[in-house]
Amino acid sequence: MKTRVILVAVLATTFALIAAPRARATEHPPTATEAEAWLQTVEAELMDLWDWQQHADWVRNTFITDDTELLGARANEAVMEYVGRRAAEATKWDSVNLPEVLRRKLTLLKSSLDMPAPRDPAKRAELARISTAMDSLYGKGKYCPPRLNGECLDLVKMEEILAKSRNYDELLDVWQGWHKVSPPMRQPFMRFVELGNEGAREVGFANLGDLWTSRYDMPSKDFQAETDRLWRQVEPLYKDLHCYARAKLQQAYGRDKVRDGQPIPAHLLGNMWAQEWDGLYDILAPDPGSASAIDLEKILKSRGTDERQMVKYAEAFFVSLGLTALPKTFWERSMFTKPRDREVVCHASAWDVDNKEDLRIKMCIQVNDEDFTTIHHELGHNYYQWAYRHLSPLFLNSANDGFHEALGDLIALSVTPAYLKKIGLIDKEPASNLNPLMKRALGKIAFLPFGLMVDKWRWGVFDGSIPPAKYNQAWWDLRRKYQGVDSAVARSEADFDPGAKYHIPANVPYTRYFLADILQFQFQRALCRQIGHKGPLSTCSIYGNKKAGARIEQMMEMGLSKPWPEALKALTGETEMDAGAILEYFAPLHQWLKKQNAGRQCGW
Ligand code: X8Z
Ligand code: ZN
Repeated sequence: MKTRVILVAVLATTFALIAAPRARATEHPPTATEAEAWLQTVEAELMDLWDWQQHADWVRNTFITDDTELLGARANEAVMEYVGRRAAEATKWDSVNLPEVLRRKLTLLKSSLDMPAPRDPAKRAELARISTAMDSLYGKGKYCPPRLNGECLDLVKMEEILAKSRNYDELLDVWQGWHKVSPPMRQPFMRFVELGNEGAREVGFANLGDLWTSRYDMPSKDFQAETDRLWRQVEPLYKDLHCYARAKLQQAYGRDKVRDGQPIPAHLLGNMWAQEWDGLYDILAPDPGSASAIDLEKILKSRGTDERQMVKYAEAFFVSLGLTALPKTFWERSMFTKPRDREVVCHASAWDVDNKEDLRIKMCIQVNDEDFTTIHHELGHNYYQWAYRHLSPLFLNSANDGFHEALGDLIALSVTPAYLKKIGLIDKEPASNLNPLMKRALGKIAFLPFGLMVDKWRWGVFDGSIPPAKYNQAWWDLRRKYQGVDSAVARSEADFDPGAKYHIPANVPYTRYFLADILQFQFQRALCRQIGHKGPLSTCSIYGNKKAGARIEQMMEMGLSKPWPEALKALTGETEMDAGAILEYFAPLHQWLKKQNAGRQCGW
């Protein structure tokens, strides 16, 4: 292993020297045949580099040390070098008439990195170092409250407090404590923006945000307008949920803490980022005392279900659809629980380490409802990866990144009371569907504005309309505008609150989750129609339905080989993203919310 790592690094540097951008006279104009042969080499070399990078990154993520950081950064650097160089070479076919599949591959190659690096080796190395360091800083983040005399809380623990405590001061203390992890990221992040933008410009984009939004098979501006269109469709439902939640929080915390007509304090919504409000279910359930409130956490704990068994439940769902059981190595190599003896990046992720069959998930699973859902989410990634593994390397991805995020969530939508009864986790289905629907809305509807605003912030940062001196202010402007939440304590540019959200230091684009939130309901509506479900959409479960499974697999097998509207069509018959399905799903709850809010002054 060691010899191979060094060898690849040496080769990468040598290639970089040979391929310095010097226009070489060609005897004839570049041809399609040459492009095809060239792509074959590039794809083979990419597979090899990815393999190395993924192994290095897995070790860093599951064992953060100075050494694994260095190895991870080196591997990233090599991939950035390779893609940057090859993307520059690819421009020679820019005005050549190419078969569609070759053109698509060349386009994908140029935008394949979330973080393209400048060609300058020193800057590239700096970018790789910075990004790895920011990610690890987040992973190691802790808060040691004075009241605990030296005992420190990690994020898993703090998230649990945010979800369960109803003590205003304790919540605020933990919220502020966690947000101290990110000020040290501000300087590196600024530099990361400069370098990432430079890398994006070198492969032909206006800035890094422009590169990210170029991946949706339409002009960047049109895509951004699409996200606004979808948001306008769902905004009234969000505002009604917000209005109802605010009123209930006023009852719990008092009108001096939760003010009429004002944004809700961000630390009171049961989640560190106020992005999903499931934690507040006990306060917000339409009928909290009745048997119709299913407490999955309590059920799992009372049965002694452990983390591994939770993953087994999720796997069994996929198998019930006719998909294969996960490979043996998945169970041997995955990380399900937080190790006690080392630092790890706990944020859940799914991996296909060799892009063939080395599937794994990495999570610090808690036995609770939220993680039961997250496990389905992660296995959705693994099953997607598994389905498209036969494709050529540049097509090894989902139709757009929202599809990847939507798949496992789609499956989790079928975790209905009827399903829980079928697999023996509950004895009796609740009389009313309103409680489960509220629970779902606290995850899905509450999430929508957050899913949208994170990259609205980053797009602004990358295009310069949000300068470093306004990083924090712009973040809170967007949180107020879209989510209707605010910080209860004054924030300033000495803070860097965006950095307290994983995807900022880890540089993971975020619009994908907003799209997934819309798409998963579109998928569900189509599948439920196809299998002839009768009754409200929210009561449909595709569990055990091989026909639905085959349809999903058909779409997953297409990977990234076709523009996303074609993949959407394969599953749903539709070619546009449409929030009509999520609205249909929650229509009964929306009616109910409107009644509850009668006479209330909603909005902020
Ligand atoms: O990051 C994730 C997944 C891994 S792709 C756990 N999610 C977003 C988040 O946690 O902020 C899933 C929902 C949104
Ligand atoms: Zn995901």
